[in-house]
Amino acid sequence: MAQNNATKAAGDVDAIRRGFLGGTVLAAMGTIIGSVMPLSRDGAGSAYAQGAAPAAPPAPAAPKGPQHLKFPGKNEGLVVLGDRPLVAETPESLLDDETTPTEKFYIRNNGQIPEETKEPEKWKITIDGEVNNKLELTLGELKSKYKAVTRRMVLECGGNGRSAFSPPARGNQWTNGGAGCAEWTGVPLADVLKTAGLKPGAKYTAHYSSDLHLSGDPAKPPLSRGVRIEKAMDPNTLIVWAMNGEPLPNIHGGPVRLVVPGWPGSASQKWLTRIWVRDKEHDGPGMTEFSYRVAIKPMVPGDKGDPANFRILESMPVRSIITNPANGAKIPAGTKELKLRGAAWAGDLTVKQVDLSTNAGASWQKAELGKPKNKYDWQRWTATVKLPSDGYYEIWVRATDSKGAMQPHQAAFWNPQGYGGNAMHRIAVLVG
Ligand SMILES: Nc1nc2c(c(=O)[nH]1)N[C@H]1C(S)=C(S)[C@@H](COP(=O)(O)O)O[C@H]1N2
Ligand SMILES: [Mo]
Repeated sequence: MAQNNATKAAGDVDAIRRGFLGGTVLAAMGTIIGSVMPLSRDGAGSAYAQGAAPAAPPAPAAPKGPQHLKFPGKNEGLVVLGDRPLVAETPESLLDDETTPTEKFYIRNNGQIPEETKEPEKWKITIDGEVNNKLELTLGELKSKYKAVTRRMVLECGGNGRSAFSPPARGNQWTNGGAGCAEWTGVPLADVLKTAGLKPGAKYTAHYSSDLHLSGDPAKPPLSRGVRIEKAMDPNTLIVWAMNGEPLPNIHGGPVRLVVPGWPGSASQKWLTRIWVRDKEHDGPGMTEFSYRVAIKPMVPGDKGDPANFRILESMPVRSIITNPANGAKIPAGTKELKLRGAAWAGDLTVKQVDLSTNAGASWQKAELGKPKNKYDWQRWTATVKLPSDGYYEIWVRATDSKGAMQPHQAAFWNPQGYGGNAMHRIAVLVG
């Protein structure tokens, strides 16, 4: 294992050094400073690899740069990971706000994006199955009959961090940007389920929505996941109609969605139309085989895998990011101390500690760690690191959760669809 880490780390450093040559040219042309350079699969140093010297011979197959999102109301710094269905992530440096502005919040769709409803207050959701009273509630009724709460909570895609897996796992190649932390307003799902009255057999929820499968077949939901009834009854699991104080935008599931914090984002159904309470584990699209599941017995990376050896991924693993400076930042010559900022979160748990290293993990120092505003909020951190001289540095961050689990150097416990990858985040900076 130690051997593996060392080999992988050495490979990254090579990539960074190669990239660094291109980076000095870019820096000389003044294009690196202040620009947002999302990571590619190569790791931190790729930020320096974006441009080649003008005089250099043209590369035969220049790698395609990141494709930036063009979508109404969205920040163009978001990086498109797929356009059918539309998936876009937020580079770590765009997650520098305490509360992620809606324009910077990542987008993940499995099917077609539905047309925006003209009558949001009349939007209807049905609660049925293992309940004493089947409910049909409009958004208007939801707002008038229940007590609304607002909480700042992380929403994170189950595949966040996937790009660090080796060999590559199937699916969108998220770096760390399949996450954001917004203020969500709505009502606890538990309050609605209590009105419906759970039958003793109620075990699991099944979530349905109005978006169409990519094929256009209305009989095929693009995604239908659910959670154990205990999670559905957690007061932090919300039916939400507002994001950051504004009506929930269509692209984020407006007029009504679920927010199931701490668990894979796929449980947080957008365009919510129905919650079916079931007497057994739900088996809709996204629940079975390798979807949102991790291996019970660790498997050989790259193997096919046996579905019988898989369990549903529930709480997301601990993760930390450096949000300032950006990867690829050029720091003025003579800088001896560098201020850093970032965020950390840990699924259902809290973050106990965040550490930083400027020497590839040879030594670590503790960051100043803030408190969450409420449960499931992320924790912002700050630190000042010493840089003994001008030159090239990699800065690594790692977080430890409240149960003592720490982020590994590389994505561990490979699985075919790449869940649970929470390798440390690293950035490269050039001083002088
Ligand atoms: N109806 C519906 N809900 C959905 C999805 C979807 O494709 N359809 N994608 C899920 C996934 S995988 C994630 S990570 C989150 C993303 O929410 P966002 O696009 O608002 O960031 O929505 C979830 N809810
Ligand atoms: Mo997701």
